[in-house]
Amino acid sequence: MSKVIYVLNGPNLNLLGVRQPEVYGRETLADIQAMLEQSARESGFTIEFFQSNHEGAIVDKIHEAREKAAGIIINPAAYTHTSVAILDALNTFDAPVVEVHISNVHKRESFRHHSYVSLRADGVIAGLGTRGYLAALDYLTHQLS
Ligand code: CA2
Repeated sequence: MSKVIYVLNGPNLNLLGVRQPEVYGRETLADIQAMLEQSARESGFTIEFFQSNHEGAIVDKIHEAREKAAGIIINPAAYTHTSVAILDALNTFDAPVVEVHISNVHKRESFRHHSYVSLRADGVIAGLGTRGYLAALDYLTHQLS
């Protein structure tokens, strides 16, 4: 079985640590990648880390994951609340999916309370900051070992 976990990040997350630290913290996406790579290594897994500001590019990466990934961690960012295309792509993926949000979307504007991706996700983590990605990885490595 594949030992690769795909970590997919949606639009504007490339600005993590650069803008709005009061909402999203001071860590950058590169910091998150390094933290996940180390943790995955300790569990005998590897990470394929990806960010895009384009919906179709995320759909293409999920299609790639169909052949290569043992599980997916996804923070679809704003596409969480709008993207049937990402939901449809995830519905073609046959292994575990964990949805992560850095902020607690349920404490925020009502348009952030609905997630298309949650209709597919096996688990949803919100509001734990960037530690949420680590919690998702811990869940997946235990499920898949
Ligand atoms: O809390 C999360 O992780 C979100 O997925 C982040 C999205 C937001 O649209 C979701 O409702 C919740 C926004 C990501 C934008 O990231 C930025 C990072 C730094 C500065 C500005 C935006």
